[in-house]
Amino acid sequence: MPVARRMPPIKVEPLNDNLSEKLRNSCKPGLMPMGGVKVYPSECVMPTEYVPYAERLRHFTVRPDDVWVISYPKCGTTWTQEMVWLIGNDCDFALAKNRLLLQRFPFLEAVSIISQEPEESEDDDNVLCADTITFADELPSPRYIKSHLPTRLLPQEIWIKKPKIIYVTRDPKDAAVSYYHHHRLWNGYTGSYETFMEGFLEDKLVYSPFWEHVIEYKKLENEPHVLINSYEEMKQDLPGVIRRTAQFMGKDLSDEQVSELAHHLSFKEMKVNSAINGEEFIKEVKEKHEMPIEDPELTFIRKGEVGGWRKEMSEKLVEKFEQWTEEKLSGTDFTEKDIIWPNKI
Ligand code: PPS
Repeated sequence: MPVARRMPPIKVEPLNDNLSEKLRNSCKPGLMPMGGVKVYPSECVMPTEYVPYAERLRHFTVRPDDVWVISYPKCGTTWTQEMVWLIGNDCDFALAKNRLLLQRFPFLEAVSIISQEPEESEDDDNVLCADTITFADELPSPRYIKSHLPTRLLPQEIWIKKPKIIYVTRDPKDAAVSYYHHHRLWNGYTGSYETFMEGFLEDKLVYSPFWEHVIEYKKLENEPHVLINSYEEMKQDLPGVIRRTAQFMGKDLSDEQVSELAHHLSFKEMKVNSAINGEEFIKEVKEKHEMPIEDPELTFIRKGEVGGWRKEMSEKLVEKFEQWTEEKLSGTDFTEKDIIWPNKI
């Protein structure tokens, strides 16, 4: 990865194509914005709201003892964050349940992807509405930080200070379905499912392109400070992923701790864990924006399945995803199977 002085300055180009416009017009104002610009280097799509924060993010001060969890959205970030935080904090389940994950493990660039100005608030629960960059900057060490930024838009010091990075990825078909429901909630997306999927495949959604995001991190897999996990492996063998992650973090967990942690991280437990599931915030959003309160898909910890796309995608759409994956991965050193099912456990 290039060091700071070699990084070219950030440039942005407006996304003026019809599909991006259609996606933007299908969302409710006052919620999360859709893609508005393509950012270079990286070609990552971000909302226009990101632009004033881009350089601040790149110059964020990194500490060697930070622990970062990074992903393309909907790939198991929250699941990984809770696992990593508990491994790093000697399985302090009581503290984990008493303090919002957002506070323990802030989402660095959140302030740059929401439409409202950050609020000055004494209310520590309100991290999502605060200036999350300042919030993360002021946290005592060791910090736990979440980001969805691609390698080239991360704070440049990350490649010099080399804190631990745990990247998590997922079958893009499941990530896309999850991202669709996420948009219905957080962006108030009322457009069609087909248009959304076209947006995913045409790299028009915030943090896209998907495969380039994954490949750039995958290339760093041999760096000792980078660990790559997959959602599918976590579903298949959570204790195995916990052990591997603990070893990477230099932590020794007893068999009992591993099994307690696997229980705490189970879908059933996470779904009802109010420190994680965002239930208060979601209730407010639904009420304010007149969304159906009881819609089971409008939740954060939603289905938690591998292969859920089978029920939500037509054969034709699956074919499109397969062809898209083949094109994106051709000429790289990776296959989809290597990435999603690396079989390292
Ligand atoms: S975000 O918004 O990008 O941070 O979302 P992210 O946390 O990456 O992904 C959300 C999806 O992860 C699922 N999830 C889980 N699956 C299995 N077990 C557990 N414990 C778990 N916790 C979260 C969550 O349900 C979302 O996936 P979908 O497919 O929508 O259910």
